[in-house]
Amino acid sequence: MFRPNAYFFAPVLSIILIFSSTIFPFLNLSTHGQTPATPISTQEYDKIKNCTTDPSKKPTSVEYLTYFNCGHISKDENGRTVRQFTLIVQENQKIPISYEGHIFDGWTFNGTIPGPTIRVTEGDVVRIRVINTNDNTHDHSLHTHSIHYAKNNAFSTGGYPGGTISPGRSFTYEFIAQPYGVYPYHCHVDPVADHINRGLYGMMIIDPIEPRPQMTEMAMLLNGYDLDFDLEGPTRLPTVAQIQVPQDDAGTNMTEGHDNNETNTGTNITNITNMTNMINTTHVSLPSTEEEGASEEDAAKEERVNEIYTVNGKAFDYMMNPIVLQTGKPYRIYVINMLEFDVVNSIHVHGSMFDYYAAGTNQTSDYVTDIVTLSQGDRGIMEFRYAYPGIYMFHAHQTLFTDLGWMGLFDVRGNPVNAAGIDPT
Ligand SMILES: [Cu+2]
Repeated sequence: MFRPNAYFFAPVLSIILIFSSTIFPFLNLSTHGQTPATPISTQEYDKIKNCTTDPSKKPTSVEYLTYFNCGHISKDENGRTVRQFTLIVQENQKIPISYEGHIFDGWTFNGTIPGPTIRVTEGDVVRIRVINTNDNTHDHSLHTHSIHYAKNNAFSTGGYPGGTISPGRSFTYEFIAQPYGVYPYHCHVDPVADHINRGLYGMMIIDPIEPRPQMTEMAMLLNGYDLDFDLEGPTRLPTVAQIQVPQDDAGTNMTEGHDNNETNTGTNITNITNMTNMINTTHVSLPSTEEEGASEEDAAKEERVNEIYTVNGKAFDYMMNPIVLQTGKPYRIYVINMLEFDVVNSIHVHGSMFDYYAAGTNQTSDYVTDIVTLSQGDRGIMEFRYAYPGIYMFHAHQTLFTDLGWMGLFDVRGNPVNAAGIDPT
């Protein structure tokens, strides 16, 4: 008579275990959603983050959306990742801030307003060398929000060497990146409002050690410009002919839906017509480039105000260059408000709702909304996807700001999908 024993059960048990994940999928103990056994390498993570391969680049305001400067990487004696950045302060910079000839007499970090988006990972050693060039006439500094040593306070009355950097001098700020989130950085020399409004600010992202869910990411920094009454008066929105939408080889009609072809970079006459209607029904008055006759003395008596408002530096930039998105795809926007002289700013998107993570310091959404209001220096992370193709506006929900430049368009392409991202067809 056959009597099963250990010699019988061992191979049978092995066979059952080998096939169990196929027969009983619920037994399949994958690592999905758990901390991987091998932590992601710095290089792999930087690739996911879309770190630029050219950290010395001067991104245009359109390129700024996806320009992430992750610094020069090395390891210290403790094996920690060290990221080194150089920010060069230059005054007397002539910065184009509209498509109508408005030039801002700005001060810049590395030649752009806003300065480069600095991107690091929690726990990294961050070293930022700030050089105040010889031909400048003001002291400057670098204040990074987040946790750091007191010597990095970077304000002029603090008594620390990094509090003010004189022209011709440099100072290296060093800190351990913590906690993860999205932060502004800016000059903190008095008068701070002026040093900020001149353009000395930017975004710093500290990523969590465990990467966030992967999706296409963008940076949006909300700002404004006080033109010192030199350039006031009415002006106009970009004309349809000025809107630089990529050509559509397929000639597809967005309003009727079409195949979801990711390589399709085009648009069509329907889009242009939609934009025309949108523009024609919007009343806008950017300041004119003509001198209005107000003397500087008169201007100084007035309260300081911004004459142009933008996202990422240039008025109506994303009206002229709509941001192309795909239906059903998730997107993440890091947003910071660096406006001076106005107490609040806001961002509102048409046609979709977004998960909002205040300050980006938590991986659980704080709430779902289509508008978030931000005070000066406030920031967060938006995550969203579009269900339906078409042209959608995003803008400040203060009409004064929208009319003066803070307005853009998403050009959403692809087949309609429901809110859960499932194609209903
Ligand atoms: Cu400064």
